[in-house]
Amino acid sequence: MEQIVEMIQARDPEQREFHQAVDEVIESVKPVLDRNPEYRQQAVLERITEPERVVMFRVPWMADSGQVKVNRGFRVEMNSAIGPYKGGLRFHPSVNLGIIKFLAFEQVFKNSLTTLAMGGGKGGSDFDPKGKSDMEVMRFCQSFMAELYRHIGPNTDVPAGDIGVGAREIGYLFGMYKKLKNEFTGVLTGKSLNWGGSLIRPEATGYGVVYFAAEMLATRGETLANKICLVSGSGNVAQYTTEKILELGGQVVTLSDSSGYIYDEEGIDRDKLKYVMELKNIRRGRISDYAETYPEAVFTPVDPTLDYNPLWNHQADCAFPSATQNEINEKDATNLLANGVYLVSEGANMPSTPEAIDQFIDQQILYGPGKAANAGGVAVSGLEMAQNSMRLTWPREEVDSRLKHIMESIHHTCVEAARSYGAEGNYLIGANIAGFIKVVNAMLDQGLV
Ligand code: NDP
Ligand code: 2IT
Repeated sequence: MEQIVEMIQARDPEQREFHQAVDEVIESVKPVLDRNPEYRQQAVLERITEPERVVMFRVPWMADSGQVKVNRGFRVEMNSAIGPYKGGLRFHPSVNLGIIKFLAFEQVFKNSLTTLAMGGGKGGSDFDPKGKSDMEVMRFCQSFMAELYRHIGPNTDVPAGDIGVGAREIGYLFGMYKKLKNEFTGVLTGKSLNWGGSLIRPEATGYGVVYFAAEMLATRGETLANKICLVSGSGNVAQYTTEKILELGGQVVTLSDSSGYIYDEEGIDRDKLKYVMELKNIRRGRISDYAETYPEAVFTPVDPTLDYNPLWNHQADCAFPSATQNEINEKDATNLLANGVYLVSEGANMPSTPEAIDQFIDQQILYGPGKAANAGGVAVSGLEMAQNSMRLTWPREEVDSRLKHIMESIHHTCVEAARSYGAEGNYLIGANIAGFIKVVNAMLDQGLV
């Protein structure tokens, strides 16, 4: 297995995030390979770590000034053993092939855990929507879809949102797909409500992360009531994580964006959350504005000279990282534990570094890895696909209740898989093993393809 890891690293030495995601899974599934010698014979690790297909393309678009710009587009179709490729699109200047591959790889296991029939994929671009006009974003999305449309479809590959891709972008992407294909189909999820979207999809990732946290707490006879919570990010996942924590009686004291974070000792209540949603989703402003509107809060700008994030250095019970990968490093994990945090439920994908995770596992806190804890988003995307196929829409209560059941089921699956491999209470091992076995067995059933 060390040889496989070395081979993957040697092949694409610059894809650090992909190696990180792969190393973690391979480490977790060692005992599964020991119990199933045919998996080695069938080279399942070599197969599952190699994308079925990678598409990279040029995305030319015109700025309002008339200047032509060129970005890079990606779609990694990682695995279709249990269903059509499914996963979001990320528009962020940091995007490169290694990042999209790590996200697509995580998505395979996450989608497997949801109980729904979805393979794994991910895509995006190094386009930065920040500071762009709506028309610039529209022209970019149209150009992006002018290539992507030939690779996707409702039974082939179904993209959705991720960082920098929300309802606005999905609308522009869908419009272009429909024009090019002359088809109105469920080819994207996260659509607006009156043209094929599902109720609860905007809320689903954040709500799911909190449902998963509640399940973990219940194993210790506890609830979220009166828990002090640190949340990072202030986008889709952070907003609805905050909303659900408040609903379950907890208190959220932090939010952030790429320029810094706010700490509100009095707690971010419903009115303040409404303000944040308006600030971020409509005005597309900065989180620093919060501290100007609510003087009881303190804004701390990002300090690039620090080797830790001060957001994770406040007294609290629970942490919900909801911004981006590797946002909790070794020192942050030490600070979290020293401040009393004993639950981490990951809204972001791979937000904790391997060194941070080691500490959470060593200290036996309730650690819910992203591929389990944040699977509610893609799960409701799966429900959106089901509704589109039937040309029906389910009421809010029905979708929310299905989401809740799916999160309970993922929790149960993780607990049982960890237990059957002698790693009781280790949700990371449970998620990796359960996600892996289902996909690998489907691959073997389907022969060498
Ligand atoms: P949004 O674009 O809505 O929000 C992202 C938030 O994270 C913003 O506050 C953004 O700040 C901040 N952020 C992004 N990149 C960085 C960075 N490099 N450094 C510091 N802050 C950063 O995205 P989502 O809320 O949808 O996604 C958040 C996380 O959740 C991602 O890891 C995503 O992969 C994951 N996720 C999302 C799902 C979904 O359904 N949307 C489902 C499952 C996981 P700024 O505005 O300044 O850039
Ligand atoms: O990381 C993720 O699971 C997402 N960005 C959501 C994917 C989806 O297809 O809804």
